[in-house]
Amino acid sequence: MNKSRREFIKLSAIGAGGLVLANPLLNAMIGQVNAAEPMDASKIKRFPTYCEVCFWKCAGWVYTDEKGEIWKIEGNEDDPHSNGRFCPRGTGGLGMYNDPDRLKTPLMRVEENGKQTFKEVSWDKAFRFIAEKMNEIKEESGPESLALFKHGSGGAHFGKLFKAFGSKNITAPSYAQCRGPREVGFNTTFGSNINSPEPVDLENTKCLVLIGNHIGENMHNSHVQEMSKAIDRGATIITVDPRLSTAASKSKYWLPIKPATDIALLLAWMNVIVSEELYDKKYIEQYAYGLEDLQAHVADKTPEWAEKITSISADVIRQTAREMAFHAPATLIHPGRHVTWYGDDTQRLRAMAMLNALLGSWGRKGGFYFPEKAKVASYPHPGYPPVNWTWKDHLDGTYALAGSSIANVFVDMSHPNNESDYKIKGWFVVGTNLISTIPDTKRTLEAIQNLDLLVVVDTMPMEITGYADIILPECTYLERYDDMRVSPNRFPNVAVRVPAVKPKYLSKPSDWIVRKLAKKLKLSKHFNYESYGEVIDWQLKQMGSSLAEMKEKGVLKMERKTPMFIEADDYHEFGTSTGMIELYSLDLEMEGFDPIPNYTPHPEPPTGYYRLNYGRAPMHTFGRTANNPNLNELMSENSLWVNPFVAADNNLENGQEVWLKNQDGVVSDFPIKVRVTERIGKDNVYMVHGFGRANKKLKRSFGKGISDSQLITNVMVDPVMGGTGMRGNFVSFVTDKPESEVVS
Ligand SMILES: Nc1nc2c(c(=O)[nH]1)N[C@H]1C(S)=C(S)[C@@H](COP(=O)(O)OP(=O)(O)OC[C@H]3O[C@@H](n4cnc5c(=O)[nH]c(N)nc54)[C@H](O)[C@@H]3O)O[C@H]1N2
Ligand SMILES: Nc1nc2c(c(=O)[nH]1)N[C@H]1C(S)=C(S)[C@@H](COP(=O)(O)OP(=O)(O)OC[C@H]3O[C@@H](n4cnc5c(=O)[nH]c(N)nc54)[C@H](O)[C@@H]3O)O[C@H]1N2
Ligand code: SF4
Ligand SMILES: [Mo]
Repeated sequence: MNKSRREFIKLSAIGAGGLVLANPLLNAMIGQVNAAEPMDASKIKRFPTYCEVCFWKCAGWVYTDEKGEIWKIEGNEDDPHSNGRFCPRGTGGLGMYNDPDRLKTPLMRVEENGKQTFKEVSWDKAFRFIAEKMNEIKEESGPESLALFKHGSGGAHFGKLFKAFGSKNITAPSYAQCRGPREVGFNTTFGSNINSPEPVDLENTKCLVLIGNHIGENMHNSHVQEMSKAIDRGATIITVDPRLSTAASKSKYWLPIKPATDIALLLAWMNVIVSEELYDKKYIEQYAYGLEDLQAHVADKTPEWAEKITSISADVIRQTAREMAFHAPATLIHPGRHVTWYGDDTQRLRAMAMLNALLGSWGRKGGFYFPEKAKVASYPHPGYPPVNWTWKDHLDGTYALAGSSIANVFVDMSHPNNESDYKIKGWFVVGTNLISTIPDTKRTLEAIQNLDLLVVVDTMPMEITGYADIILPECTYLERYDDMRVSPNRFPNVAVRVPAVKPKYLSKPSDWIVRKLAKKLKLSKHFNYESYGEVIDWQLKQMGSSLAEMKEKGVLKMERKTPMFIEADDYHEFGTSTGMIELYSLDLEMEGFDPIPNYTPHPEPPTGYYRLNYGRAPMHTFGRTANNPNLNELMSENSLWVNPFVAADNNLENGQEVWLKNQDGVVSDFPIKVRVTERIGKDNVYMVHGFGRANKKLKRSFGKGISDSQLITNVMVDPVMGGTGMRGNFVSFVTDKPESEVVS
């Protein structure tokens, strides 16, 4: 195939239409499956699962009716992620299964009459094609030249295939586009990562500080439940956000900060706590390294200094600092999750970690607990072959503190401009829509055009599938086994997922896809089982349980082995180089970065432009749910939050449609409706991420609202760990329909 001509194809499959079920009755059923009670209650069955609509992975039950069709999904009472309740997205997960726009068969890019299109092919043909291409790449430049981008459960199966094939170039956007800076910021301070779920003791906190963390819109189930209980208990909530988020509206203090200035606020808070000697003296003396350096560093970072930068009054800065200290150590500066904002993110997260340290909240009730994770044995398989190089060789020491692979670096390694010896030639993309996930789409597309192979494994026709050479339809989580959920928590636990129904159409689970492809690659010895249920059963038996038992329970809880908190007068060794909490970071210093964070100003929007701000809506997860019949009904497009003064300055009315143009001249493909509201400041506009879908095959969501990703062309890379800061983009309003047509 001529790779310079990898055009976006809108999945208008040609040929054997017989493979696709086109039953109008099925279409008419959409959204009604959940409606009625089953006629014969004695025939109801339930199957354990954990939800895949987001990465909180709540465990629950899928109920089927007398016809064996899914009736409803509910939370599992014994699950610490859900406490028996699902969020609206989890309940609506059924829509993922029912969506008539789902991918139905393997599809291969072909050229017909001079035009590229996708043709339905059998699984066998798809595997033959992929195996041949993989072997070609392996012969030409080694197996390491194949990279896996993954997000979600299916990716784990492909990870094993990659390792068996000889590549450890495996990455996920949930690090360098999401939580990476927080892991490095906290690790360089406490010697521990945060991970998921965050080990925050919301159950006992007396003061919760949210810095651009919008729990309530960010719908992480158990934490939303715990935060609402904290509000009912009268805990103090301090929210720092340029927007009156749902959390801000429930807070005692809302600090409508000027965007990109949080580090100044954090330094001023530390100034108050240190200069007024409000810090936890015993804890700091026992565990912390570098207090004197910090004292000297923040001495001139007064609330008056910060007021000028952040636009938060010095009085409020002092008052909130004192309130935090009053409740300490049950004061929790929440680490947030999507923290790739301005490129100095690791340093902002360091400042947040250090503030927690001063308040003594790490390892303390009402602050952070020490989580424990179940140990699950690996299913026996032969050893993996050694690899000659990984992404780390390409970086040659840059981003040395990154604790995981950096998805955008994989794009660099695949780009035609990559002059290093380490080149990536083929991608598997499993459960991640890279076009709207990694910023600077143009660059991602240039990398894609330079590939010899692009395999996309997805459930839906998304933007990324349009660029694939071959698309493999995975069945939804309701139709498959997957690895057990093994997340660290207050107590170790595992949750299982078993299929409640058979895969629809010709879709298949990842474990099946991997096993069949492994056979073509002569790697079957690594996948020595007939069904993934066998693997889980074997693993559970090593833990004294079984799949049969777990089909009844869904979640298995185990005893803790170590204390959940630092006990009074305990000796505690931290995982840093000094073994102490590092207020002064030796690791950062050694890598040539500020050992104590500094505030540096960021560019301001030019006249007529506003900073592009984005976030979550409770009923959607990124772009993955925009087309979901149940959730689309709850919210079918995003809107643009605009301050009344900004609206007046630009002659905008509530409900008016506008296009947006960014600082680099990129104009949005689609329009968005203006929502004039005082809940946002004058220097930024806000939208929910995940809309403005550009694949026409998404019948419900195509062209509804705007994609923030399209307008994020200025990427501020974090020099410490390579994360992609995305909030340094500015937009202006375009009120007349732009000339350009949607190209993708
Ligand atoms: N502009 C912008 N970019 C962002 C963000 C943002 O807010 N704005 N957020 C960032 C963050 S925090 C994160 S974590 C990442 C998330 O990035 P992604 O995980 O890439 O998010 P989605 O866009 O939802 O893409 C998920 C893809 O998986 C597919 N999918 C869903 N279920 C399954 C399944 O069971 N199997 C398979 N094989 N595929 C499935 C969906 O159809 C979709 O194509 O994006 C980051 N990028
Ligand atoms: N419903 C739902 N819930 C989700 C997800 C989802 O897609 N849907 N995705 C999940 C994932 S993977 C992640 S990572 C999390 C992300 O959720 P969060 O970790 O909460 O992170 P963000 O999306 O960055 O937070 C957005 C908030 O930051 C504010 N903000 C913008 N700029 C600034 C600034 O300069 N300073 C301050 N202080 N605030 C600022 C915005 O106004 C907005 O309220 O959500 C998770 N939960
Ligand atoms: S928080 Fe909601 S969408 Fe996420 S896993 Fe739990 S139920 Fe599913
Ligand atoms: Mo994320």
